Amino acid sequence: MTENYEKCLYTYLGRHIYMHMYQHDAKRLEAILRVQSEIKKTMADYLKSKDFIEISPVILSPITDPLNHPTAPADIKCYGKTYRLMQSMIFHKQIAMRYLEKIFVFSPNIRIEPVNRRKTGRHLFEFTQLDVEAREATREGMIKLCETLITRVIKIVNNKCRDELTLLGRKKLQVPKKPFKRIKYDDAYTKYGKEFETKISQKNKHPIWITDIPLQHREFYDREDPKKPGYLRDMDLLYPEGYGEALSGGEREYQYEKIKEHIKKKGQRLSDFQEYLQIAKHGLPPSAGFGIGIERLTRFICGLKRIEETSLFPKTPGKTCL
Ligand code: ASN
Repeated sequence: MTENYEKCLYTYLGRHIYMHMYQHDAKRLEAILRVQSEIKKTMADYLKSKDFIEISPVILSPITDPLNHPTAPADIKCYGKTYRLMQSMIFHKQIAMRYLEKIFVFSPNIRIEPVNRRKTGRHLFEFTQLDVEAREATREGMIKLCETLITRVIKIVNNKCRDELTLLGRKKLQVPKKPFKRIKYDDAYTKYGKEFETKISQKNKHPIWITDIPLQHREFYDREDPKKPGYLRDMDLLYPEGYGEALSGGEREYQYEKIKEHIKKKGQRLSDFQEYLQIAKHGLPPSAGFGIGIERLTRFICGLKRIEETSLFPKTPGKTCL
């Protein structure tokens, strides 16, 4: 696998700066991108067959996902107002539910991750996620939908991309049996400790769900379980073979007062979400959904060491990229 970055000299406004460019192996890149294209097609075709409408991505907005880990703000001033590059379309998905029943979007996200994440092989500071949301849906319904999408992707890629997988040295992927295994967040923590995600992912041969994540470890927008205060009706999926987190999602908090209460509990400022709150005050429908990273899914399906291989112009945290 090609991992080396070559330094090339780049002249900019008379000053010399070094630019790092990812050096792909053309044959591998072509195979990987063919697989990625098949993955996206399979997911879009299935969602369309189930009446989901594809919407266009939003790139700039005064509201975006605050995330549960630190990222540097990617802000731009437009007409005197501060807009941020999209970290995830979660709020737009909820607002879309006022008009549409089922949506999906291939959404480019910018997350200026801490520099130490450049070594993980799983992080890019620009990536695309398939974001899905459905009105009146439940976590259970979304888990089933994800399981169907992932098993379909594996079946179809195994059939249609045999040559590509052989070239990449990926053995035929086993189609996981549904339903996938589940473990609750607290049980995972008790059994495996702080690094439970890595350990569970390394130890398993099939994808596995983490459910019931406590509010303090999650963003404010997922819905609290009415029967289990402090815990959310949400889920993360972990890939097997050590490939780590695949997706996150859940039922959404849609009641204005509850949303405000959660923002405060997380120690965040209501004023940072004022446009979202104004709309929530007028009513957000209950919904559930998830977002699955396309590059990570491609990495898992192709069996790649580093996520950079899944993108023609990968954005590695801390590197100067194209
Ligand atoms: N897109 C995810 C969701 O729908 C959120 C995220 O990416 N942080 O829950």
